[in-house]
Amino acid sequence: MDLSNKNKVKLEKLNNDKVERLLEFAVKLCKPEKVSIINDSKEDISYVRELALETGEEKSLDMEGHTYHFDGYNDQARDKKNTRYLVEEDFDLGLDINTVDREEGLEEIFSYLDGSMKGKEMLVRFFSLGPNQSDFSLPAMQITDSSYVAHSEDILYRQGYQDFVNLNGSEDFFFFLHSAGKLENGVSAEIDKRRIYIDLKTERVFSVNNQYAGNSLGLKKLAFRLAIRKAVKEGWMAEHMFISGVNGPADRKTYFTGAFPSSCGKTSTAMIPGHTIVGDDIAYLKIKDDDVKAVNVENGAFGIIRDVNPDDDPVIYKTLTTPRELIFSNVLVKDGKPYWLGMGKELPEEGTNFSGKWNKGKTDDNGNEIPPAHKNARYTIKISDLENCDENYDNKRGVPVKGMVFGGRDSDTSVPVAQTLNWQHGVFMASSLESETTSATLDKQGERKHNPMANLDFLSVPISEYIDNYLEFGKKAKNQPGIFTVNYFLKDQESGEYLNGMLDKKIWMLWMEKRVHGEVDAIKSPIGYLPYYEDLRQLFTRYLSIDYTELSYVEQFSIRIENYLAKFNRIKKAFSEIPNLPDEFETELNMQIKRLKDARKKYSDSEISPFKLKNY
Ligand code: SPV
Ligand code: MN
Repeated sequence: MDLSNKNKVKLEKLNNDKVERLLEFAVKLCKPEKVSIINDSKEDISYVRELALETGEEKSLDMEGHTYHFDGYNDQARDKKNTRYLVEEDFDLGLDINTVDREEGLEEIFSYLDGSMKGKEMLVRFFSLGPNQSDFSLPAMQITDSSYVAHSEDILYRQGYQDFVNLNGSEDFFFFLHSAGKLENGVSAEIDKRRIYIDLKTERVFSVNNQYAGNSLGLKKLAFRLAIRKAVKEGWMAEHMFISGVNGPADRKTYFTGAFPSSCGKTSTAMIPGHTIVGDDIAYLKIKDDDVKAVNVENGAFGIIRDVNPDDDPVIYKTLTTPRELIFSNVLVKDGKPYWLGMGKELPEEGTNFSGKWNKGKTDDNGNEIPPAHKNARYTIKISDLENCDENYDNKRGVPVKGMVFGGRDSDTSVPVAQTLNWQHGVFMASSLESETTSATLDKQGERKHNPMANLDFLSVPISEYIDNYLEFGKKAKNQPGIFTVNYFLKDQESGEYLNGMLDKKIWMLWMEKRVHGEVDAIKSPIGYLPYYEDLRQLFTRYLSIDYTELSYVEQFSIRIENYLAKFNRIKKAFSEIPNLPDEFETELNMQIKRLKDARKKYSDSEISPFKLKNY
């Protein structure tokens, strides 16, 4: 390997045989023209930032520090189909999780990676997943030929060269190798050869012929998959969760985590005005001193920009419209300014977007009209750039979690908020989460899909082991967090209008905050504890100056018995072929169905008003 002296010094300082072996292997395979090892120094970090502009993967906007990047027309979201676990023999993960024979998969992806960096620069990076030098955190090495990928990771993660020095040669770290592959007009040209292969055996991930962050950034969803497996083996949790501080009465702050499928309100819940944010996508949770504690694995947010406007997401909007280091991806650009769907102002009728030069009415090869910006267009910012960044966002010891929230996109069944009956019931309800699909993956949109813990896309262990780990984790925690379900997407079945406003989630969070401190009573219903009308009314008046009516309450919180029964029957079917489910899970499923049937009999009604439920 031909390294400059400067690079050699950086490599030698790490004194890590595995790092050297992996680097040598990657260089031999990908054949880059140049190799740059990047450490944590300001000089190296700005080298990467500038390289992204030099190579044209990013371009500058008028506002200081703002850049934009386009992914290819067909590379705008996570590619579930071509993301596969490399497995040996007949290891089956169940629930239609994609796998490929390990030997065949390695051969295929190495053939695509072979020579993929010819004429390009290989960037060698070291990061920490989680706060530096924390016992929650995992070290990760990334090799990529994309300066956009490396720059994004600098914003989204903590640099970890020093953590690697401190490893003292330990070989226990994740490894990611990415190449954007052949480029045309700056974007990956061979999309048909896009592959993301996860080698569970050696904790390595290979990704090729793509740029969209969910496919390309090793540190994001690829590391997350490896972490879930490690967590389950070691008895902690790696979750698709935000972490947020809810400001309750008298300056009390209570931390919650929340899991939602992509594009279902996770980031906006983490950024509710008046609350604080620790993280918006991935959390590691461990039990410390009887408490469940959580850290944000990331240091930034790769958030959906659609519908970020001054009314609905004021904090993010302000951050996106003031000078700072920030990458916009797949927005519309005109005269040095970025535009996106739902930004609260008129969009120009022409500009440049993910399809190239764009004008209103432009159609794609199939005759479909190309929108000004992609629905899954995103922004990449540092958490510390947000006005509502929590003071503990980088706390090595994590923050104590008092409540966990699970939500999906459900137009006709689940109530806006409910507390589950206990940890075991909570784990069951979270495993039963269903959601209508969104533009965050390349699949068809609007289909109802079962998505346990909003984590199905990333599961790397059999679901039975994953659920068992949840149940056991709760048993080990003396101070168990309350588990809540939420649903922001309930619709009036006749008009099709949403039954809740965008900011109502603040009220649900404040109600949960009071619940976990035992300050409000609740109505026991077949699916969990519901808020009393009066408690919600007070919160709506105080925090949103909204006169919350009894009618709204009844529309939103009535238990739709038939829909719930249909849901749990679908869940029963989904789990029917899964071996080795924990007994507790089966018990909860049967009891859940029984409670709903009993209620239907008792009230002789298929839709039960929460007012009637008072004495349930
Ligand atoms: C998600 O889709 O859940 C995201 C964005 O957070 S990414 O996984 O990077 O595609
Ligand atoms: Mn996510």
